[in-house]
Amino acid sequence: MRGNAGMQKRILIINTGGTLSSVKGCNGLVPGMSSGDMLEELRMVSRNLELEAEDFCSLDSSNIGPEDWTGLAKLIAKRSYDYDGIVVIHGTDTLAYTSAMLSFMLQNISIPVVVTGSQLSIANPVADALENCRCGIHMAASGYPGVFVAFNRKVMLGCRASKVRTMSFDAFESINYPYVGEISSLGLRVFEKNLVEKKGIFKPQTAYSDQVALLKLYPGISPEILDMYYEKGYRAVYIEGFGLGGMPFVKNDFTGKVGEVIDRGMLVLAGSQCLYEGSNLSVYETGRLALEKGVIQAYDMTTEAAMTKLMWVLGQTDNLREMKEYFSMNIAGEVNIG
Ligand code: ASN
Repeated sequence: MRGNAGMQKRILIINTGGTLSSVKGCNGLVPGMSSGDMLEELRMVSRNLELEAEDFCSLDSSNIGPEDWTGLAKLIAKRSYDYDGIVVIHGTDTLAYTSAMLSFMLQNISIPVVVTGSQLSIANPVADALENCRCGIHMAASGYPGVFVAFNRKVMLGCRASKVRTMSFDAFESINYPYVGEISSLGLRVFEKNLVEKKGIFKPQTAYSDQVALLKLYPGISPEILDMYYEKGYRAVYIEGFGLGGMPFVKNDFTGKVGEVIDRGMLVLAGSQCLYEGSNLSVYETGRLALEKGVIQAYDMTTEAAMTKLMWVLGQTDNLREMKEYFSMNIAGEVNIG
């Protein structure tokens, strides 16, 4: 544990909704409890920490969008000067998009920001809710700055988390990157070598663009889909190709169309639809031809990190060269280049 030794640490819980706060509605489970309703139970797992709570929204995370990321990032930035750590309670379904975007918007933040949620409501006596909050709250009190996800007694970088299971308590994994912490019989251990160094002074950067599309390739895909995106005004597309990132060019010249939209000014990011080990378009002809057309490689980024980085980068600049420069950089631990 780092910093503020001896003093009682102040932790803020920001609630956005999700299953953790859910109650039975007439149409199925809906977020219903406020952070105030949950505070007493949360205090049971936070021991000698000073806990305060605030509601940002109360939404199932399927209903959370980029405008919420901006609002949430601004709120966290503002509160970061008054608290030692912040825990964000969030629905699990899009949690990894939020944590990845917060990693970009809040890069260099000087306190821990830990996003968590659960697979069962805190009102359910057998839920994972308190265990996840316990991990989130104690990571938030650890003094290690950055944006993290805490789930099932594990802590991961916010830009490396992905929801990989729909029902089990081990719903999240850290993809292509080691865990940064875990709770075991040794207590909460943070693996310092896996943390990302602060690279400068904290200044929230909350601009984004939503003119970004995600395209998962499938055999037989029509290249015209790319024309459609271009004509609708999309400025960038993230293409999840096959295996190491391959794209078809023999029967349907999808790669040729990629080149056309790039020539017309679109940014095309290319990665793999495989979850593990990342893409490398320079191995096969199906990748190299795309590289020759000017696609940018996503390497080992998660879908969530690739999409939010694209949205974030397009919010920072209109200049194509600058956009490419952002993609040649590892900003928050999201990518291992090359
Ligand atoms: N549907 C919920 C949500 O993402 C799922 C959960 O939180 N476990 O808001």
